[in-house]
Amino acid sequence: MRIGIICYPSYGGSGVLATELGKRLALRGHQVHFISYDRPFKLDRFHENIYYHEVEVIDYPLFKFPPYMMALASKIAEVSKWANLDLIHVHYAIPHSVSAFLAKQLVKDKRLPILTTLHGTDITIVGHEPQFYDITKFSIEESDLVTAVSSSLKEETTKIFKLDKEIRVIYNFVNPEEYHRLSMPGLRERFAEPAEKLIIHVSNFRPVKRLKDVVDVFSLIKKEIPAKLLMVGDGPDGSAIHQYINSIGLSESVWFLGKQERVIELLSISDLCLLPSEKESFGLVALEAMACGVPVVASDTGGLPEVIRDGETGYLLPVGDTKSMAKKALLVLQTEGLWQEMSHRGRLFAANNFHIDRIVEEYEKVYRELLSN
Ligand code: GMT
Repeated sequence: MRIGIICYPSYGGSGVLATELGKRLALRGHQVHFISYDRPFKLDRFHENIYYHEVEVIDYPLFKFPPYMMALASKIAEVSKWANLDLIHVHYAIPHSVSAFLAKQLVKDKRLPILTTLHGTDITIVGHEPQFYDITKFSIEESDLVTAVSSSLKEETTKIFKLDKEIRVIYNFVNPEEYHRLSMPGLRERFAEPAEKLIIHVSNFRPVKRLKDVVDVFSLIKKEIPAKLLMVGDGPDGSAIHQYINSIGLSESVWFLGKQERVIELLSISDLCLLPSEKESFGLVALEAMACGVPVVASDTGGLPEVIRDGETGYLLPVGDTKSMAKKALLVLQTEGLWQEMSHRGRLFAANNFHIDRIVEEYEKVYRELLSN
């Protein structure tokens, strides 16, 4: 098949997922055309069967805001004709599914089915802002097929937009051949003493991630056992959390590592992953942590209960309940044999339920269905 993939190129779960999906589809013999405003950061070298088309947005003094949605629509239409694409797979509804809808109108003489994959914040935060509500609902309804990355997101989308349209669930995935616990001689020692536990948090440092809770849980853990915290990522709450850490005297115990391309290495030296988000449609980092044998303590919200097995591969606690999160973290870190069990179960659970090959086959099935309609 010849597949157009529209995604955000930057760091973030939806862009990573879309890029890894495209790479795997290309390996399976499909021709994949990425269309975005920048080269997806995981497309770092030449790949057979993969093309990248950059969306150029013209700069003109009259335009306070560059017309990206139109530029993307034109590019999708152009590439669809030029490469004779069979279908368009849009990741993240806003504004991608609207641009894909416009592109479809532009190439009226050609069949161009659109699959929209909803990732979470396109619906839960952005999609129901009053000014985006109608257009997001419209673009979902006009897509030929819609998938969501968890049942929780499917239900929430159906409810928020009062949809009759069926939404399918196709979970996010991990590649266990890539994501597994690596031996990283010397790396752990750079961040922690042998007796210290290493806790990790990875995110885009947005308010939804509740960074203060990450630090509060860590602070409670540290009162009981020697530990260090790795903060991986960056974003709008970065400065505030730095200040908070300084104000409670923890700056010597926290490492800020910024955005990292290879979190596998950092996960491989970590003992526990904290994800106390307000909301999380899936929580890709929790899956990646489990694949690397790291138990996860997270909020019992959104799609996280579909990814983490409470009491088996980690623990789920109410949003904001930092005391209980710390208690469970200490339990897994201090109980003889429990960490090993959870780590092992996490790796198995990730590989058995979210294996890249299995999920990519599900997408291929949906593509075939779109082409046969
Ligand atoms: O808002 C974000 O955190 C970014 C967003 C994205 O596009 O990467 O994350 C969402 O999509 C990921 C991939 O499907 C999910 O793993 C995240 O849970 C989801 N974020 C939220 O729901 C907050």
